[in-house]
Amino acid sequence: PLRVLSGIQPSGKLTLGNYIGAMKNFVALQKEYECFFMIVDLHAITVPQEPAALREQTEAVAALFIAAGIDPAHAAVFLQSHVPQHAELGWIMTTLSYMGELERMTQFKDKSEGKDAVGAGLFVYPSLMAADILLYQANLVPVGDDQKQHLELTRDLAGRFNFKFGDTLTVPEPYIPKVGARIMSLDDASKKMSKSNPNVGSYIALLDSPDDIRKKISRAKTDLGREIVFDPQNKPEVSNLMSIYSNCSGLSLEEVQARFDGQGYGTFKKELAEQVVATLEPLQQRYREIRESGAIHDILRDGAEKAQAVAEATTRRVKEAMGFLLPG
Ligand code: AQP
Repeated sequence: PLRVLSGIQPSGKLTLGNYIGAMKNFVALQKEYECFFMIVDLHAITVPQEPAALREQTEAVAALFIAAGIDPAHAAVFLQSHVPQHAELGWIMTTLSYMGELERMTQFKDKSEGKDAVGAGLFVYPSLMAADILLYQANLVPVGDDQKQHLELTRDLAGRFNFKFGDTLTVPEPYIPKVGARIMSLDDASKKMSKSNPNVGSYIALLDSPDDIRKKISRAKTDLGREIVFDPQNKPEVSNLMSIYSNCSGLSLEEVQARFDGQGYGTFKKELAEQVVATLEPLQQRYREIRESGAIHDILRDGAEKAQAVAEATTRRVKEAMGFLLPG
């Protein structure tokens, strides 16, 4: 069967952007494909993390995966740091990457902008991400729009490896949602919604209380005028809210537009808040049950075991092809 791999960083509280852009598709793909979904803790440390917070956030992301509907019987759910081949192939991919191509990565430019001390890990992050994907010979990678450029690099690195050392690595394809691939910040639709944004009002966390969700949506920025029309160019703020509505309700953008024809922002935002609350409440309920059950540790151990078997086989082939003398 075709393989799917994706990951999410435990670098903060997961947002509605992470859910709509990535996790929803994880759940949709798990029945049809052999899936590997990981919590990429080695990526999270490319920016400073407080140890207690990292530990808590990691467990929270794992529980959210399950709460969102990922079934550990269908998909391997595991931590990147539990499978040491990520770091190993990550190093190999770093040696195949060019400074120039890494310098062109917009996420690196955004995250390093204005900082005097920029960690080298932030710079080589895309090479590690390439290794994450190539280790599993993944065919499809469900991600949001912001990861498109990193995926393009992954494809280049796989091609470069195969050209130099013979056909070894599968060249993966991105799998990006049609609506909601880039959910924007509630306070500024020119920036994507991001869990590491210091302004908590800019994002909806998956574990926000219903009242917080209502408050955040009622304060979300809107555009001039009062019509609810999908027009990202001229009405970016309202268009973003409409994408969220469409995703939570299952209505198409046209249906959302028709539903709010002639109504103002106030009515729309109230209904939007209720759609988001209704989407997240059952997920939050399952999340609490999973955290209380203590089942996460077993799930992660089983997931890592499945992942490790595949990761070891690929690493061995890669090292052999490159001329590493393998242990006898
Ligand atoms: N705003 C978004 N809209 C749609 N998809 C999104 N994703 C992230 N933000 C949005 C998708 O979520 C997955 C996990 O992302 P990540 O944790 O690897 O890191 P990221 O892409 O850098 O996401 P964040 O939330 O902005 O994290 P921080 O703030 O730590 O950098 C990816 O598939 C991503 O596309």
